[in-house]
Amino acid sequence: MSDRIHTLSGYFHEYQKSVTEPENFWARIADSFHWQKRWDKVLDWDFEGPDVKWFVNAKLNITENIFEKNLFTHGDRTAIIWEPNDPNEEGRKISYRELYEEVCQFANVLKSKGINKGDRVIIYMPMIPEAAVAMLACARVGAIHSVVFAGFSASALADRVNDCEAKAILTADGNFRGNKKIAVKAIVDEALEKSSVETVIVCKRTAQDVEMKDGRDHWWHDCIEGVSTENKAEVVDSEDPLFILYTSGSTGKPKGVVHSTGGYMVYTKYSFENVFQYSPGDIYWCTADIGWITGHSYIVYGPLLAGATSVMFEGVPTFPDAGRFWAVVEKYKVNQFYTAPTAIRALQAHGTDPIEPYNLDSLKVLGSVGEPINEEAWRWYYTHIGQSRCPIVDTWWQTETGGIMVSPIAGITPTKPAYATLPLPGVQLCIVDPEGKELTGNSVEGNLCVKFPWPSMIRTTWGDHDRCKQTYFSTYKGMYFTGDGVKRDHDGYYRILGRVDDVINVSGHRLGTAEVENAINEHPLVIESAVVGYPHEVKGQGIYAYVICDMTNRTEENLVNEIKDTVSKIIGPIAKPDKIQVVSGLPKTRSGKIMRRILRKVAEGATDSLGDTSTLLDPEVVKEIIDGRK
Ligand code: 6R9
Repeated sequence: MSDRIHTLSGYFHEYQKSVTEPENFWARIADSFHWQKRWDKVLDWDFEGPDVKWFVNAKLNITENIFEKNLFTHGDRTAIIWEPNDPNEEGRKISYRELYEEVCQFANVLKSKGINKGDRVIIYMPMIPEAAVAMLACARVGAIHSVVFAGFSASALADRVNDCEAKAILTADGNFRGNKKIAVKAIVDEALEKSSVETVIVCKRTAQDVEMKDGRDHWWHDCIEGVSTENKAEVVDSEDPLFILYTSGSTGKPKGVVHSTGGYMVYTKYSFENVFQYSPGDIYWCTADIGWITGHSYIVYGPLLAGATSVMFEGVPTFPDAGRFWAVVEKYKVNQFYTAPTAIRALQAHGTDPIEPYNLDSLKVLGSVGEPINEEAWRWYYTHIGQSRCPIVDTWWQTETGGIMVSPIAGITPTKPAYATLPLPGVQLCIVDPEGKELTGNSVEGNLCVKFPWPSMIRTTWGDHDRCKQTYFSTYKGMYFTGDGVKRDHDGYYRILGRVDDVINVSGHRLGTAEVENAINEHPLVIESAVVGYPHEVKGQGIYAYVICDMTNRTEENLVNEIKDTVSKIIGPIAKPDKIQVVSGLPKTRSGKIMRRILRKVAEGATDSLGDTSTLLDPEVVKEIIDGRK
């Protein structure tokens, strides 16, 4: 555990080394992994391309670093504790050895279906252990997984299947969420009307009726029957893609963020152990879904590489009641608990009664991720869940960064409510003004960039390298642009202020305003729409849509509901607008650009501070919009 930071001065020392000698720093960390062949060079990079390579020409398999490397020392240790949706159903504890065997067995299944190195496999599954097995089995055979959140619609799923030209889909019959049973396979069937794959493997979870297409669809349990639990890992290059994860940006369709193998492995383990100060034997629980990057890096890869015991929860925070999280913490004596501000705020609204019955003494560290945590939620979390003794690690990072970038080191970095505090070793931040000039020193505010590569950074966007360049490496020359605004205070602490682009963050889920507009515009009576975010008490941001539509033969209520259904169908329920205002026009400049600033102000209710409206084509429209505000 020589890579562990133990003191604040130790942190500053490591940080300094990571900046002055980055290659030596990361070579030292990477040395503790199992490589089939060592690297020729630690780092090759050029942000113009962008072209970034970590551990150049090294060969490995990430699953050997989870399993083979460790089975002698902790084969019997629990890798995954699975807590089902229904507290009365029995969960599962899976040891490292058992998980290894399940992964090897399923890797053999994949191979028998013709899935090999470099092939893309979509995973569209509920939060069941087989989802983790699916990811790791792909990694075992060198296939590139792309997990799609099981709440996404058939059309969103089809887009992703098509974009990455997937060969197979791994899925389940259905999904238990609270008191609902959701059809999953039926959505896959619908998606496959608009796309095609050779193989669908279906894991039985809810035992609901599903249609199985001959030759294409197979039951998971039939596939593994009698299959060997021994499998030789495929050797991949350090820069071979490990996975694609689709995420929303400010324009167009979601893009497939590509992560490569070696750097991602090194960084997720390193950041996991340090940020959470995980010690062997601790029980760690991250409540995210594996459909998001947090689930990839901090339920599956980081914790399992570190030999941790990782809790995987199928359910929702409020089922059967608002005490569920705390019941699970007590049940497994969870030591590190990692969740999102939206969940904290939702539970905060239920008061402290649901917490009372439970013993939370096992907790040592609390984590937050996904969106800025407001001070009130931070304090509630600290006081009522952490009993004013557990440090909160407010971890800022992104799908594109692969791992945590700015965060306190638990118990070591002094915290400050709503501040993600300081960058992890290896992370060289830079704050720039709109012209790209670096703002040095403290007490500055601007756009957050990173000026030097870190091992788990995005390598490309699937099938469209130029999009990666345009989106992240072109706004400010020679730097990766995060899309977030940030403040560095007088202590040098970072506070993330939220997105400065047209991305909205609804309950920690990223959505592009353009993406939601495109979905709204699919409704045949919609002529034009504009979507903005507005502050929402629980979700962080809500979705406010202004629509111009043909109202003939329709009541506004009907139309609004139909539009919500359209968005649900095209993207998924998470993208359903909270408010829809039917308008006769949108505020546009003379050159035809929608003035979103004004729409944001109206949605926020800040109608007396609209700012400069002199470039508006038709000021009357603004008056109408204000009067009709929802
Ligand atoms: C890991 C994840 C990324 C965006 C990011 C930022 C926001 C995430 C945050 C945070 C403030 C934090 N964000 N963590 N904002 N404080 N601790 O959430 O990835 O889904 O790609 O979202 O989320 O705006 O740019 P992703």
